[in-house]
Amino acid sequence: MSQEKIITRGPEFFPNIPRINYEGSDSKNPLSFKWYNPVQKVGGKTMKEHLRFAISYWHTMQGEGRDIFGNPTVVRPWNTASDAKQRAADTANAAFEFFTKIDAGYYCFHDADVIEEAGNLRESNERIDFIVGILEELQTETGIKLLWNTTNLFSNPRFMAGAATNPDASVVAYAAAKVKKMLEVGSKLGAENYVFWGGREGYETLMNTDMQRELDHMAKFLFGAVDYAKKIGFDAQFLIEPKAMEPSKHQYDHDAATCLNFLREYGLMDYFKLNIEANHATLAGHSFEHELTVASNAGMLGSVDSNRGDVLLGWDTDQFAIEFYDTARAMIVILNQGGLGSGGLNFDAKLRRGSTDLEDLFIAHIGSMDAFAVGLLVAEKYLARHKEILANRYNSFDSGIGEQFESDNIDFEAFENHALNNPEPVTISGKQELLENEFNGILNDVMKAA
Ligand SMILES: [Mn+2]
Repeated sequence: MSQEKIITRGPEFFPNIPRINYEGSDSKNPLSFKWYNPVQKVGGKTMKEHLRFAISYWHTMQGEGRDIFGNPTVVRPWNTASDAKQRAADTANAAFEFFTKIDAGYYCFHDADVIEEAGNLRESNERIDFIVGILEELQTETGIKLLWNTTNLFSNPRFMAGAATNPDASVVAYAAAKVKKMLEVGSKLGAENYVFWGGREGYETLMNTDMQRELDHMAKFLFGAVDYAKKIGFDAQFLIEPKAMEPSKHQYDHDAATCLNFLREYGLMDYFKLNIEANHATLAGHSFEHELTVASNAGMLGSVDSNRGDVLLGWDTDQFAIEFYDTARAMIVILNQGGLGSGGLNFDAKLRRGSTDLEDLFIAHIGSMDAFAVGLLVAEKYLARHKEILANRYNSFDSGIGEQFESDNIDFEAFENHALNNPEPVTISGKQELLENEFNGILNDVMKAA
């Protein structure tokens, strides 16, 4: 099909769904926000400014209900044209209709989400230029911005043994060429961040893997991306997204602490922050809150892929985050560092395979946006108490021997002298259950007030 015949604007794809509005917690309308009120001020900023919600193109627009045992369960009306460019244009129109109706300020995509790869790099790049022109127009018309873009370096068989860490140098070159293109796209679309998720950067077995050489390659690759972004004036925040496993047995970006060690070892700390995903935290055997805290403590929490896993399944189920407790604990870390800066909360979450109605896409996002609104309200109320709890628990380090220890004015002989000449330490309760009950009380207050 020639480009002239492609319809770049079409009919509505969600004609029966209105723009979603805040109606309050008493509303019985499933297509309304119960707690997320975009204009409500929370500690000086609106909810919309705090939460910076982004819609993920891959799950929301391209999710088909496929799983490892089963074929797609849904066919989306924007995904039916036989021509790849027409399909991409339809999907872009549906996407921006969805983003507008759900009232999200941002979206995120991989190159392969917005248009299908062609048979060779030159033609793939030409296709990307086509769809980026449409995305640029839609961004201008709607005011919706690109939170981040990224490059799919894991689906195509050429990347089966990794991208930057592939044992074949020609694949590394191909991966770099694709990242180069997407840095240009990010620059053109004003992306506020650019994400590196090492989809298949890892290994299946050390019998065929030179781990040190692969890690060295990954660092060189990232420096190459930093240099090229600088060259073209693309000043987005670069983000690395930790993931412990899946699809590889071991992923090099295992968890936040592993990523920080890698970035420090290779001198990349100044150029990257972390994009923390809830379900990737659980794959690493950590809580979401733990990973956020590790990143934040290092000044490296840049953005969040908000979702949840299933403790009984154990793989990356990418469900919508709806547990108030989890969203509240996450928002405490985010508020405590003064927000996410150029980052946001990206819904890296998909419908369950059996949720086949078009409106389910809206209902799922509404539930999670509401859950983060509740989390924000709880965090805003609880943060001062949280700081007070920590300050009290560690106050023996504010004076005397504790203060000397923190300011490096003490040695082991002086410690021994203190221990010998003072009463035996007494146990001091951590009051965990009391704090848990208090936290539930604040959650209850927030729910009652809404
Ligand atoms: Mn995931």
